[in-house]
Amino acid sequence: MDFMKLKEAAKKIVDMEVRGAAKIARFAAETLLEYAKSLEGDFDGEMRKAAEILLNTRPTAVSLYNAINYVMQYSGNTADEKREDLIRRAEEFIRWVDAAKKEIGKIGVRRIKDSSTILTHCNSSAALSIIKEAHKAGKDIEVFATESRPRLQGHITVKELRKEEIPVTLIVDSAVRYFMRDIDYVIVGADAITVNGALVNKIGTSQIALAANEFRVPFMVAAETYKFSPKTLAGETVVIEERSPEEVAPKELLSLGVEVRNPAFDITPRRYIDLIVTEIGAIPPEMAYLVIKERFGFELPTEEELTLMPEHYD
Ligand code: RUB
Repeated sequence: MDFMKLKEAAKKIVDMEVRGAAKIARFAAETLLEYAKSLEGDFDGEMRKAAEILLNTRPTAVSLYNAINYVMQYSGNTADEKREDLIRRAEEFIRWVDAAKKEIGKIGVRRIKDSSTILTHCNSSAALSIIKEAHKAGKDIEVFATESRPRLQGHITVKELRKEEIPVTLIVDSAVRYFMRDIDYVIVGADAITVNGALVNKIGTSQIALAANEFRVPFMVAAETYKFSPKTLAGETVVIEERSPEEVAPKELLSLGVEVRNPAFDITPRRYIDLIVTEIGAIPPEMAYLVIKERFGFELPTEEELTLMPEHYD
C-alpha cells in the first residue's frame, strides 16, 4: 500500500464507508499492516505519519486510538525487524477484535430471558453479537431498532437481523419512549467508555437511557475492552465529533441561513447503565477504572516524579 492508498483508506473512515467503533479499529490495524509491508526509507517517521493520518479521521472512537497505539508499540533494531513486529502486533489486535465480539455474545446471552423484546440503537456489531447469540440459542426474541438519524444506521441493523430471520420492528428515534413499556432490555454498543463508567455512543443513546430508567428497563452496553479510554484516566475528556450540516438539512434550508448542529455522539452517565458486557466479563460501569488499569497498563506518575514537579502540593 502506498501513501495515496493510505489516504484513500483514511477517507473511507471519514466518509463512513467503514464505520462503527470495532470496524474502524480493525480497519486501522489492517491499514497500518498493509502500509508497513511495502514501506521503504524512514520506517519510524513514515509509520508515525500514517498513524497520525488515521488517528485524525474520527475523533470519538477511542477504539481507533487504542488500535493505533497497540500496533505502533512495535520494536526492533532494523527496519525489517520493526516491520515484522508491527505486522505481528497488528495481526494480534485483529484477532482480539474478532475474538472479543464472539465472547461478548456468549457472555451477554446469559442475561437474556426467553421471550423478550430488545431495543437497540444505531448499528453496533457488539450489541448485535448478543442479540444473534440469543436467537441462535433458541431464545424467542424480537428487536425494536431505531432508524438513527441522520445517517440511518438502523437500516443496516434491520437488514442484518432479517438475514438471521430475527423479527425486527423499525421505529423513528423519537418513538423510543412511546414503545418503552413493551421493551425488556435495551442493548447498545459503545464508541468509548470513560474512566468514570460513562458511555459515549450514537447521538440519542442518552435519551434512550433516560426512558429505560423511567420504565425500569435494564440498560446494557456491549463494549470490547479496547473501547475503554485510557486518556480519560489522565484527565482528558472524549471529543464529541460534530459532522456536517448537510447530513441533517437540504441545501435549500441551509441557504436560508438556518444553523444546524450535528453531534454524532452523546454521553450517558453511569447511573443509567446497569451492565457493561465486555469480553472479560459482564461488569458494572463502576469497574471501568480497573479495566483501563489492567488492559492498558496506564502508569500514574511515581512519588518521585511527582515531587520533581514544580508545583506539587500534598
Ligand atoms: C456507530 C455507533 C455504534 C458504536 C459501536 O456510530 O455509535 O454504536 O460504534 O459499534 P457511527 P460496534 O455509525 O457514526 O460510526 O459495536 O460495531 O463497535
